[in-house]
Amino acid sequence: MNYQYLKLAENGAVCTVAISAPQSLNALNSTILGELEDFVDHLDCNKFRCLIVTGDGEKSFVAGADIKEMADLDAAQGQTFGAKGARVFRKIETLPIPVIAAVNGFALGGGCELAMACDIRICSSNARFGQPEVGLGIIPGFSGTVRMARLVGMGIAKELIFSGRTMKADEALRIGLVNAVYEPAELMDKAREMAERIATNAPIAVRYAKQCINNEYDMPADEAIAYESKMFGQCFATEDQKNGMQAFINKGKCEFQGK
Ligand code: CO8
Repeated sequence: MNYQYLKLAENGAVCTVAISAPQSLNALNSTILGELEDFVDHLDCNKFRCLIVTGDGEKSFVAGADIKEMADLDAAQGQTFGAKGARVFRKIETLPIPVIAAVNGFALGGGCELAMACDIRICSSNARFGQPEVGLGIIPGFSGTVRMARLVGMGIAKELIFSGRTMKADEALRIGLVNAVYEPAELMDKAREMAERIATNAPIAVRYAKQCINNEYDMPADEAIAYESKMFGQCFATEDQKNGMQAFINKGKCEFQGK
């Protein structure tokens, strides 16, 4: 896969995609969104067990959707552009494998929304988060009003989105928007370490766990509990479960095959 705006790297079972548009601090135009969608559509989730999403360079993860491209849109075109980003981000959120956002620098507007579509967020100490859209006369359009409230609670989400203010890494950590903050030089090593740790576990079990957490969120409790029980049962139909438990009993270590 060759892309103009995406840099790909493979390390064993871990794939890294870096958005690279240095002239606009990695702002997302429709070409980049198209490339991201193509990348996600074709990602081999049997070969890779974890995906890392980051921004190229140290200054910016993604500085938002491309304001220059959006400036002259009418209502219908705005809706189409928003829906395209929302569709791509939903594909990222529902990828079978876990996705880690390694946020290096600005994650504003569509950049913060991209990070929130990932399963886990870690960031560098120079990261800056925010949804500045209302200062441009728009609202978050790539599902930020949906995911921000779910991640950090409605009160904090409303304050951040209504004010449009930018937040530093320590505050993002305090409100639970990110799981950890690292020095910029350490960030990618820490992201890979987390991804490799995830990749050593039984891949079908990890997939089922992601599916459960995502799908159960909107279910009534009884339905969610029944769903988990069903998926728990499905794990016992895998070789990984047999091999993993046998390895424990034999005091060994299991190399999971994803079968
Ligand atoms: N879009 C387009 N170009 C951008 C963007 C952006 N989001 N962000 C930065 N750039 C460009 C700048 O215009 C500049 O280009 P040039 O050199 O040609 O003037 C270059 O990147 C470097 O930027 P700065 O000189 O401004 O760099 P600074 O270090 O001074 O500032 C900031 C960095 C603070 C990140 C600043 O660039 C900034 O405020 N950027 C805009 C951030 C923003 O408002 N993002 C939200 C955009 S709206 C959005 O994401 C909505 C998502 C949903 C859309 C739904 C569509 C319907």
